[in-house]
Amino acid sequence: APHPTTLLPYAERIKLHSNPTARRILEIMDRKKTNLAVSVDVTSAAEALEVVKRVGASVCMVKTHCDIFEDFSPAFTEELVRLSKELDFVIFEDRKFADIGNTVSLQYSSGVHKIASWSDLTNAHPVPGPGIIKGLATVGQPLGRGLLLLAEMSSAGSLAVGGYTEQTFDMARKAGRDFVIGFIAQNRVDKDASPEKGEDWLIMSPGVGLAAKGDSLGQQYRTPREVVIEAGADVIIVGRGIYGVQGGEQAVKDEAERYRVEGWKAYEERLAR
Ligand code: 5IU
Repeated sequence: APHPTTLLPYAERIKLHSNPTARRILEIMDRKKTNLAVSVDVTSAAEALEVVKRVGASVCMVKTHCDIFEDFSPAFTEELVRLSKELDFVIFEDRKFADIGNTVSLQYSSGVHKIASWSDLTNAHPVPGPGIIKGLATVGQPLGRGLLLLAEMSSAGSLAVGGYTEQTFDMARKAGRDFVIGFIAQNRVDKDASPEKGEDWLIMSPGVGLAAKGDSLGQQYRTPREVVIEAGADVIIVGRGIYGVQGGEQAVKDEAERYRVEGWKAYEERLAR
């Protein structure tokens, strides 16, 4: 039987969340009819902003790796935040924090990147234990930010499987949903969560592509249909399949729209089961 959460429209899940970022994501998804997140993994911040302008209308979320940019600056994040308001999307810095609570609180708030000041959403490996959530929450929760735990990965040979994945869900449950709003995962890892009891988690899946099956470094791709209908994920995350498409500016815009339509069709089909 399908997971009960996957039978609920995004709009009906808003009221099941207290975290402002979780609510905003679901509101945007419903308003713009999109479950697409674009991962902008280019090495120039200027180029990243160009991609964001082209795909912004089609996405609920833009995902960054801020340590990839050669020309990272506060002006870049200011402009990204401005675009996130103008084009109506959430910013997700895919930082994958993985240290003790005290260290991650500093990595999140400080340094060159000051991630908490501009990123609505970030993520963390559960490997250090629940102190990592506490450390990040001290910084992010007062700002209304959200956190995803990495329960599974798309890459071949990942160690985040089985009992590790189950314990990740248990850790999130124990932490509560004021700050942790969901998971990066390949499946519906929130096994016995019941929306009828008011429990709702967002599942976001990278490793999505319509053309390639993978890359030479272990990445594995599934189609939007496989991810949204079969695996039951809520958000599809696409990188090279969109920003890497040949044919210039219009091609990137068109490809984002193509993935938005594919992802939304799959979502409508899953509701109709
Ligand atoms: N990403 C993955 N798989 C994962 C996790 C993160 O691909 O399990 I966690 C990131 C890496 C990259 C993006 O930033 O998602 C996927 O990019 P491509 O669509 O270009 O493969």
